[in-house]
This record gives sequence, structure tokens and C-alpha cells, in this order.
Amino acid sequence: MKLTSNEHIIKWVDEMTALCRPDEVVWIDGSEEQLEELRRVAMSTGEMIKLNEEKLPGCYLHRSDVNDVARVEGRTFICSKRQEDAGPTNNWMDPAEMYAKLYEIYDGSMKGRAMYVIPYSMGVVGSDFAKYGIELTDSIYVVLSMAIMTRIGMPILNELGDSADYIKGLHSKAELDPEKRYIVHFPEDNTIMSVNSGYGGNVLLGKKCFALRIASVLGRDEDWMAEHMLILGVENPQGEIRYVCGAFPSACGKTNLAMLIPPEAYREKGWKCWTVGDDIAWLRIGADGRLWAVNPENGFFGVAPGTSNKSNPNALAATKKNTIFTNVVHNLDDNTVWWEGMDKNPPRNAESWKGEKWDCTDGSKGAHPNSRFTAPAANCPCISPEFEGKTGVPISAIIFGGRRAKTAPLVYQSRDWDHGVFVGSIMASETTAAAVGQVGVVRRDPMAMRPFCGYNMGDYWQHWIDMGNKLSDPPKIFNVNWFRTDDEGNFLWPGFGDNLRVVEWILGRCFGEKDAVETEIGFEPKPGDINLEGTDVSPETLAEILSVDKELWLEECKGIREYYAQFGERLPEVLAKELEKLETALK
Ligand code: OXD
Ligand code: MN
Repeated sequence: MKLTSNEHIIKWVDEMTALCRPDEVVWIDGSEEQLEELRRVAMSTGEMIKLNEEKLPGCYLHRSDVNDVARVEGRTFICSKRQEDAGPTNNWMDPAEMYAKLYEIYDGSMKGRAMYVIPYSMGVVGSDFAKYGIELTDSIYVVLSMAIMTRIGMPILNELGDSADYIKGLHSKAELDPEKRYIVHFPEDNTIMSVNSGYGGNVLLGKKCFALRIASVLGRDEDWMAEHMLILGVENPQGEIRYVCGAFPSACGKTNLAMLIPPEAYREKGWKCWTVGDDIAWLRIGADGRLWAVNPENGFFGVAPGTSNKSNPNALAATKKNTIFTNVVHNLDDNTVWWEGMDKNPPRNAESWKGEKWDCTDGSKGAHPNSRFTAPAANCPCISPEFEGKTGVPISAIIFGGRRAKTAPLVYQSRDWDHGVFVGSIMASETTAAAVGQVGVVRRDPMAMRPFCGYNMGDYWQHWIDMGNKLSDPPKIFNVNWFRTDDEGNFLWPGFGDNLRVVEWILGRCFGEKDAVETEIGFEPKPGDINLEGTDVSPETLAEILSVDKELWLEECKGIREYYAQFGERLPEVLAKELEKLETALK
């Protein structure tokens, strides 16, 4: 039964139904009864395995196809009318050509299956920040995952009324053929098309596709920003909560920072941390001239391996109920799950992520390195009371970061907003495969948005500069690097909860409470400005992690110049000048 009389939606659903030819069309109202019925169907076909109800209530295991376990950047396209609007960092094809290619692939792709119509909201329904989408999919896994990651169902259709202001998303698993797998965005049509994949990052269209790629374009046109950022609230012993956003490429500790547990000495004094978001921030200019952030998602799509009671107890706790696990180890003894890095007791009677009998002693990995949990945000013990708020939280600092063995110091502050945009634009991270002691392969990932910016990165940087000009009280911008190593390749900074020591300095800078010294690259803490009490980090080691090697930085400038060159005239003048200033200072 159709759940709306909205003609725009009905016409589009009818057209896509005629194209994909499903056996039936099921509108998702978001009710628990309907979701429970879908879980039952998914269990009967093997799409989901129900886990131990006592130990993991409401939890399921899902396995994606073995050829379909990660985002496919090489097959992800931004199809704006003009190629230069997609820019040099995105794959592009002419929209008409791409539609024709896709329509052929979707033709009859849902035969023998149901098509589910999922109305969903990114952001709290009815809030000024919220944007709505409809995803059509032939996957129950997608319906159940969207029910965790977003707000779904009737309230969205009610809010939409007769409006055509929603993002269209069509997903079909089709035949899971990797040669015909496409994740395509048509920013000028507010349309997303994803086909031949069942992996979350490619098919939960609210997340990377809408909330970053399409939303970045909406933000450019409507004076706001969609960023690949965590949002963290830090409560000091005076009970005041200050908020930061942080942009980090994958495998640089974003979820860990978002769910940070203060070191013991800090906890005793009354410090607390609150998670508002772990992956995406939508940022708007408030009436007070500050930048306000919401997390448009409703759950966490986290990487499972490495998540443990030690590394991130809050994330682990979030997965203890109503969670879908994908591609992890199935412990057959007690019907629970396991992954590398969870603890030191791999199950003996178990199946690997491929569903094959797994022998933990043979050296093979049981869980896929990109195996995931999809957990409701409400499960997280440190979820912020502001998570459900309609106004968002005011941001005092933006923190950029990457994994650099040598170049970037533990922390530095940009001189002003424009310099901060420069700092974000030159973000780079070493590949984690780098051998101990060796410098890894550097990949440039500006603002951690390289795979997620829905338009020309040069224009995106200009949008950042324009936003700064519109903010009377902009956040201060910082860069951190938790990954500096000594000459033997050992990490010099303990990381995890101790990162609060750095965040304390950052927030102190924002409120005029902490001192700094000016260097060639920006402001750094003075010795003694970072509280080392309760760590084994000596003041000498801290001085080493804060040191700036001018030769390395001059090399870095060469790399930045080469990287910038590909943007031609789209490179903002401000950034070219900042690069010159840096080079002059270093010489
Ligand atoms: C990512 C993710 O790939 O958040 O960045 O899943
Ligand atoms: Mn991410």
C-alpha cells in the first residue's frame, strides 16, 4: 500500500518500478512490527543469522559477497553536467551517458524480489538541519541497516507532505557483478544510483552518498557545510561543555576520539566526554555568528577489528544490542561474534567472515579487515544529550589530522581561518602498510574529504574560505598527529584517552586560557602547556614530537605545489598565497 499521496514521490517510484520490475513494492512505515517481519524473512533466506538473544539481544550477523566488502572509489562517479564541476579528484561521466548505461543495468534487476521504499531523514525530523531522502532497494539488509543508521518511516512522509524536496536513491543488488558495479551521484538532479553491490558504504545511501557527496553540493549552494567529521563534547571540571569537530582519514582513530574516555587523573577531577557524532557533521552558521554542528546519522557504522574493551569500550558497549554485524567471525559455541583485536581468545569452533570453518591457529584472519558493526547511537554509553537536539552544538575548534611518522607535530594551531583552510587542504596520511621505521606512502586527503566531496575540490576550498568570511566568531583550526614515531618506528605519543591532554590545550587556546609559541607552520604549545602528569611521556619526548623539521617541510611544500597544480584556476588565490608564505618562513 502506498503511504503517501505526494505525486512527485509516486511518479518516481512508479517509474523505477517499471524499470526494475520487482515482484512487489513494499512501503516502509518504520514500525517495529514491519521490521520484525523483515527480520523473519531475512532469517528464513539466510540473509541474516539471529545471534544469541541472551548475550546479544536483537543482534544479527550478515555476510556480504566475498567480492563486495568495501567502498569502491574507482567505480564511484560524480555526474555533473560539466566535468570541471566534478574536478580532478572525482570520476566523471556525462549524465545522459551514465543514465543510459545504468538504466540498462537496472532493467529487470529486481525480478523475483521485492522493492522496498524507505523514507528517511538525515538529522532530527522536523529540525532546521534535517534533509529527507527516499531509498528504493531490493535488499532487506539495507532496510534494516537504514533503520539503524537513519530515522525512517511515516514521520518523514508526513514532514514531506507534497514537497518535491527530497533526495532520490535507487539501489539494486542486481547480480552483485563487480564489473557492473556503480555508485553514481547526479548532484544537479539530487539523485543517487547504486547497483551491483551489497556493502554498506556503497548501499546505505543516506551515509556517504547523501550526507557527504550530495550534501556537500547542497551546502555550497545554501551556505552550510557537510563534512567527514566527528563531533565531541568535552566537559571540564567546572561542568562547562565545549565542542570540537575532527576530520581524519580512515584508520586514524576517528571513532576512538569521538568516544574518548579521559585518563584516570582527569576523570577524578571531573572531566567527561560526550559523543555527538563519529563520522559526519553538518555545520551551519548560527544567529550568534558561530558554527553549529549536528550529526545527521542515527547510528554508527564502525570498523569492528581492533575495537576492544581497551581501545574503545564505548563503541564495544554500543554493539551489545540491536546491532547488525557484517563479515565478522561467527562463534558457533555460543552463537556470538568475534573479530581480531576484540580479545586474546579467538573462538575454537567458529566460521570465518566467508562462512567457512575457521581454524584460528592457521594464521588466517577470521574477520574481514573491513568488517563492520551497525549499531544504534542511542546504545553508546557516552552519547551526548545534544544528540537528539534540534539546534546542534556550537563548535569551538576544528581539528584536522592524519598519520605522519615525521612531518606533522603532535599539534599546531593555524594563525587564522584562511590559514586553517590551508592546513586542511594539505592534509595527508601515510598508508598503514608502511614498514616500521620507514616513511609510508603519502596520500593527500584534504579535510579527509577526497573520496566524499561531490564537486570540484578547488571550489570546495573556496567555499570554506567564504564560510569563514560569513562567521563573526569562527572556530579555531588545529592539526594533530597522534602517530609521530622515533627512528625505530615506535609511537612517541600514547594516544587514545591521553589525546584529551592535547584537546585540553586546543580548547584552552579557543578560550584564551593557554599559551603558545609561534613557529614557521603555526602556533604550538610551549613546554609545560600539555599536561603530562600520569603518562610516561618525558618533557624531552614531548619536545621531540612537537619539533618541526624544516627540510622535511620544504619537501612537503614541493608535494603540495604539485598537488595544487591539478586544480588550475580553481585553486583559491588565498591557498596559493598561504603556500608561498609557508615556503618563505621555512627558508
Ligand atoms: C569510511 C566510513 O569509509 O566511515 O570513511 O565507513
Ligand atoms: Mn567515514
